[in-house]
Amino acid sequence: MAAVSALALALAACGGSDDDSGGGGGGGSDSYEVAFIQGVAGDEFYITMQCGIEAAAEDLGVTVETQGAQQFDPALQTPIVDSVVASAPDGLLIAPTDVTAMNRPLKAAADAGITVGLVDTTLEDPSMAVTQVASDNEGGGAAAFTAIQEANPDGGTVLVVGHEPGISTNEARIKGFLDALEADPKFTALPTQYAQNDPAEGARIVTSTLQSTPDLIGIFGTNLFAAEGAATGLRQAGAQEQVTVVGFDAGPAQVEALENGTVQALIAQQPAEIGKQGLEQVVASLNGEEPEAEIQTGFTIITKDNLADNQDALYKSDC
Ligand code: T6T
Repeated sequence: MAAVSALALALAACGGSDDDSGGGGGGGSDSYEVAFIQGVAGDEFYITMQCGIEAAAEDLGVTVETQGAQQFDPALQTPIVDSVVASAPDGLLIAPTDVTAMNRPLKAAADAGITVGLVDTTLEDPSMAVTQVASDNEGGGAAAFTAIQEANPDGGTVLVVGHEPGISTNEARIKGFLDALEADPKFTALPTQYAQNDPAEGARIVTSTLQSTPDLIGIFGTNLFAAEGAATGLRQAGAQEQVTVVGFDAGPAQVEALENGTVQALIAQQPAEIGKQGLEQVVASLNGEEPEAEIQTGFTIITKDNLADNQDALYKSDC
C-alpha cells in the first residue's frame, strides 16, 4: 500500500477556532437544565461529545441529560425532541438527523422558550438556534482527497461511500472531497453510494464496486459507519494492497483498521470540544449574554505513523 506522504500526515487544525472564551461560565447557571439529543445512540463520536458536554456542565454548574435514538432517523428523533419539549428544560443541544424534517420540532422547541443549540449537524433553516458548533466538514472532505491524491500521484478511480443523504455533514464532506478531486484531471469519481450508517451496507458497496471496477485506487468513507464498512469490504475482497482508504472519524474499529493497514488515514474531529463549546454558548444565551452564532472546530489527520502522538484525538466508548 502506498504510504500517505508527510504532507498529508501533517496535523490539520484547519479552520478551527479553538477560542472557547466566548460566553458561558457566567453566574446564575446553577439551576439550568439542558437536554442533549445525539444524532444516534452508541456512536463513539456522540459518546465523546457527551463526555465533553458533561465535563463542561460540571464546570458550569448545569444539569445535562443525554438521549439518542437507535438509528439516524428523523422519525425516531422527532418524538425525543417532542418529549424534551414537554419536560421544558432551559436548553437543548441537538445534532439534527435531517436538514428539513427536524426544522418543525426544533422550531416548536424554540417557540416553547427552550434555548436551542446545534452541534455537529445543521438545518436548512437554523434560525431557531442561538448557536451552531461543527467541524470544518468541507475542509475535512478536501483533506481526505489530498491524502488519497498523495498516496496515488498517478491518479485513478475513487469511490465515495457517504453516510446518508439529508444529514448536513454528509453533503458537506462529499462536496469538499469532490470539489478538490475535480481540480485534478488524473482522478475520476464513481457515483457516490450511501452506507445508510450501516457498516454491513458499506462493506457490500465496496465488495460489489471492486467487482465492477477492479482498478479502484481510493475510497473515502464519510463517517464512522461508512469507513468501518469500507474497511471490512476491502478486507473481504483482499484488496488492501491496491486501495487507499481514508475515513472520517476515529472510533476504536477505525483505529484498529488503521493499525492493521486496511485504512491509511482518519480525519478525527473534536467531538468533546464541539459539545463543550455548544453548551457554553447555550448557557451564555441563558445568562443574557450574546452567544457566538457559529463556531467551526478543527480536525486532525491521523495515520499509522502519527497515531502514538495523537491518542488524545481518538474517540471514546465511554467517559
Ligand atoms: O461523523 C460523525 C458526525 O459528525 C456525523 O454527522 C454523523 O456520523 C458521525 O456521528 C460518525 O458516525
